[in-house]
Amino acid sequence: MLIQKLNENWQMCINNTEEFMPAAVPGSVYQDLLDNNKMEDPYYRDNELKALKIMENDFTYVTCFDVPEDIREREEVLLHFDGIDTIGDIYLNGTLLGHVKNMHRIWEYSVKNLLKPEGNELKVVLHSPTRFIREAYEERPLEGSSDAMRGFPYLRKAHCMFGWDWGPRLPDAGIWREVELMAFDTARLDGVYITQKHEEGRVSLSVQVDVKRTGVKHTERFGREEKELEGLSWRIKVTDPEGVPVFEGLCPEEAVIENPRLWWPNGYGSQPLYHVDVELLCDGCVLDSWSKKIGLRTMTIHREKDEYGEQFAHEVNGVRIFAMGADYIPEDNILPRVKPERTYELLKQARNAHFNCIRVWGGGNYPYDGFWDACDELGLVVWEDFMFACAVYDLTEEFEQDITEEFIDNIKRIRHHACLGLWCGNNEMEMFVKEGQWVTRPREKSDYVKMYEYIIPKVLKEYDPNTFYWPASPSSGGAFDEPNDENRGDVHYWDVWHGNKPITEYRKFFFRYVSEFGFQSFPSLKTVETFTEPEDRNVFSYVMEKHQRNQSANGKIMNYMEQTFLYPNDFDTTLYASQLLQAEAIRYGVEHFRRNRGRCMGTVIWQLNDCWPVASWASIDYCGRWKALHYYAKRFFAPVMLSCAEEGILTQDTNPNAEPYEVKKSIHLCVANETMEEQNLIVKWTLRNNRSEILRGGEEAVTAAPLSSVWLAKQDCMDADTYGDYVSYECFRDGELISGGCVIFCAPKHYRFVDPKLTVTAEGDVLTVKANAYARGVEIINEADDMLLEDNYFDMNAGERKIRILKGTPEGLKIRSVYNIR
Ligand code: BMA
Repeated sequence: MLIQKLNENWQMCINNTEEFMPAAVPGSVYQDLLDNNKMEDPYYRDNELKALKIMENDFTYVTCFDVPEDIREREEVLLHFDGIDTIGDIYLNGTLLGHVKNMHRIWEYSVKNLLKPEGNELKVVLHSPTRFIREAYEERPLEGSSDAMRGFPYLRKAHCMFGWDWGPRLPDAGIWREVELMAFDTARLDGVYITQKHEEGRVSLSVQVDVKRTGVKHTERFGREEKELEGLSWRIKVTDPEGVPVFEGLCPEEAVIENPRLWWPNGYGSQPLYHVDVELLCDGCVLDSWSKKIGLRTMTIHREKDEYGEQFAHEVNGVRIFAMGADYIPEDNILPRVKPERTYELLKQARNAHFNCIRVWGGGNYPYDGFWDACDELGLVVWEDFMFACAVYDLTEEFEQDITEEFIDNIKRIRHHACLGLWCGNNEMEMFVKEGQWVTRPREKSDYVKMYEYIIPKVLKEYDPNTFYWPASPSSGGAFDEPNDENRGDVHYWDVWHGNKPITEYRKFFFRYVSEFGFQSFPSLKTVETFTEPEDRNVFSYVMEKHQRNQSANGKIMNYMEQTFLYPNDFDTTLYASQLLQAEAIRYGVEHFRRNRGRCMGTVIWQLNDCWPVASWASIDYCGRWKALHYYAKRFFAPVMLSCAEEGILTQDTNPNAEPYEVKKSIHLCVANETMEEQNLIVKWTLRNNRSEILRGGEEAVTAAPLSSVWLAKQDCMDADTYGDYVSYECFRDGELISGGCVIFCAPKHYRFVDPKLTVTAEGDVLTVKANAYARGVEIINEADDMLLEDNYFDMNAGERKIRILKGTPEGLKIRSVYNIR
């Protein structure tokens, strides 16, 4: 197989302007206009509105290329697009090759007869996505989330490009993935599928090799229908993670790997990856090859009826893990900006905060290979939605054909990855369609069942029968059977936040696997500065509300603020306090779920990242800054985590003017051990006053079995001053502090904080923080707010703490705590 990349010499114009400009492929209209200074930053203030108008146009991309003889001589030459966004006509040397309108698909055309040695012209005319969905909707309404532009379900294009409750309306267009010529004789590989059999001390790989011969449409299959293919054979070579060959064979029934090194999710072991090279041969010559990394592991979802309902847990190599992670959305609304280094960096931050899983949400796109490689390497189990979210679709024959091809393209590309945890039909549709949301015709309901419970399973049976399939998120298994049942399957829990319930509500539930729950905050000031002018810096300003896509949610943040903190009197303090609010809320939930390991087996936080600078549920903002939540996550997802289920005002009656009643005060400590080793720990706790003076305390040796959570005895704290004392708790292993925190018995706004007189000094890459009194939510940033610390937004007793700087320089250090929220 010969490949000629066609990434060079592209020009682009907005149709009817005749003004061509240099363009990038892979790329997009917005990125090209920005690169040519023809457009303002669409993320700045409300420039989005101007940028959206541009998408009413059509665009032409064109390039010229020569084709060397060795390519033209092959029996077959294909023009191959890995992705076009989205509605396009493709012309080669003036001949229309086809019309496309699905960004999630691969497009290929047989072009041998059209190619010339020199001066070939490839032209792609892209049509306005906004006009398309508007006209389609006018003709026949099809409903979906009102956060996105009307008609979005009509187009197989990342839905959130038309807006979401965290995303701008910037639908963009472009040739967003690679374009190339593929030239070959006789046949090519059409996919390789590996099935692993795990036995004591060995793993056997059985391989199916799919082949397409030149000039033949259908695929022939080694290892399935056919044992042999006339004139063809294949060879496999497996190399271990150190590069040592461990198997080589010609059309083997099985490739056996002795003493296999298993792939584990982050936190349970390492992530060794084996290289598999498959070559397609004809008369001893290599026609085509497939070279990928795989991990040796078994992976499924364990479902078992139990006293509460039915367990739902990832099971890897026979071990049921507690999923700790977040939902992933497209990393940038301008897609060509998403590059492997950036994705790796983002996912590394997830791993560094002890994540072991990621859910790819169904309203974006199927992530590119860079994402999957990173998750393989970092040990992040991926929950992969098919790209359907919050809508109904028109299941015509043409649509069915189109999405089937979309599934096949993506399944074939992704299925070998070690990290692939499960396929999931869609986001939130079983639950909402059941309730009749978005449904205007009865057929839409039956089409729902057909799509997610018949068509997708049928495709998976053929192309990836080894990976677990789940019909929707949330679901209890399908057929509209209580999709959001708290006792079965996965759950999206939004009563805290969308339902305005207080954060203590989390403790009332014991979800089996919560795949979405979240809480918003503002990004940091430096990030806000990238899209505002000084006059915009008020949370209710026009620009701040343009960068808040969940209706009235800046007000919602302030409503939760009222329940928690004193009124923050300036903008920057408001941003900081909002991040603590978010972090506290999610901590409250996750710690509770981890305390109930076994019954609860997963917490996936909505959401990891942002696609532009915005107020949102993300734990890492668009500029890559860790919000308080991400630092909290590093603590509450720690493999061994000590937490405290306290009783205080917030767990009782929060009305300060209620009938006088005795506030129940107690602490109930719990160690969650998510490691595969027994943990021998020392747990200490102290009741202290607001100056951190110790009133009394306790200490206990705790043994925590692998993969378990252990409660310590509940301690009564009725003697504590409700508004002035607190409990500090710490967990030690071999003398080293590995987890800890503080609880108070009232809302922070009513707690009598004394000024901790915080100071921070730097020596090399170590910061020394000093406090004179109890300090809560201690934040340390530098002038540029570009430091990454070992820990931040933490509580501390009076005294000193050393913190390592992981990135950035300690210039212009600033420090504050909840005491400063006033
Ligand atoms: C769920 C998700 C997203 C949404 C988020 C926050 O509904 O599936 O659609 O952005 O919550 O509202």
